[in-house]
Amino acid sequence: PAVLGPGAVHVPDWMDRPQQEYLLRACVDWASARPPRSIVLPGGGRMSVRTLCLGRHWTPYRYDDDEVVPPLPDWLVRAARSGLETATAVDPSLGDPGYTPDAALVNLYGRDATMGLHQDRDEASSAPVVSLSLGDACTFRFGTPHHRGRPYTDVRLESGDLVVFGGPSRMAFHGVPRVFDGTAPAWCRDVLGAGPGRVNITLRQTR
Ligand code: MD5
Ligand code: FE
Repeated sequence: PAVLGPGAVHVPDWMDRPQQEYLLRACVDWASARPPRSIVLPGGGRMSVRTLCLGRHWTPYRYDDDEVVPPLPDWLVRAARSGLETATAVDPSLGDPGYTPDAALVNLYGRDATMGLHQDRDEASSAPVVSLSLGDACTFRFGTPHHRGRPYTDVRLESGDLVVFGGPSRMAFHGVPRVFDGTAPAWCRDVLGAGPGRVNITLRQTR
C-alpha cells in the first residue's frame, strides 16, 4: 500500500477477481435500470463522466431527496467498512469504527472521459470517502486541500484498487486526467461490452 498524503491510502489490487466481477456486474445492472447521467456544471458544460447514485440522490452540485434511486446494498456498505479497516491498518489516524456511508456514486468513464480537478465538499460529514476502481486503468491526480493545481501526485489506479481519503486528505483537490483505453482485464471487457471502460464507486457519508 502507498500513503498519498495524511489520511489518503492506496491499496493496489485490494479486491479479488470474484469481488470485482460481482461489483462490476451490479454496476452494469444499476446502469441498465436507469441510464447514468452526465452532470451539468455550474458554467453550463457537461461532464464527460456519467454518474449514477445509490442510497441517496447526489450530484456534485446538489442533493435531491425527491429522486428515487436504488438502495445502497448492505454488502457494499460492508465492503466500504472493510476497505476503511484495511486503510486504517496503514494509517491509524483514519480509525473510524462508526463509518456509516449512506450514499454511493458510481462514475462511468468512456475512453475519452476525464474529471477535472475539484474538491468533494458537499457532504456534511467529515467521514472518509472509500473509492473502488474497476475496468480500465487511469491516472488519478491527487493535489492539496489548499488550492487547485500543483503540487500534485499522479498515481495509476487499476481494476481492483482501493483508495481511502480521510483526515486532512478528505478535502484535497483531485481529478482523473486520463483513462487508459483497453487496459481492463479481458473479463471486465466481457462484462462491460461496448459500454464504459472504467468504473469508479465512491462511498460517502453525506449527513
Ligand atoms: C473517480 N471520483 O475516480 C473519483 C474517485 C468524484 C470523484 O472524484 O467526485 O466522484 S473519488 C476521489 C476522491 C473523493 C473524495 C476526496 C478525494 C478524492 N480527495 O480528497 O482526494 O471517479
Ligand atoms: Fe471527487
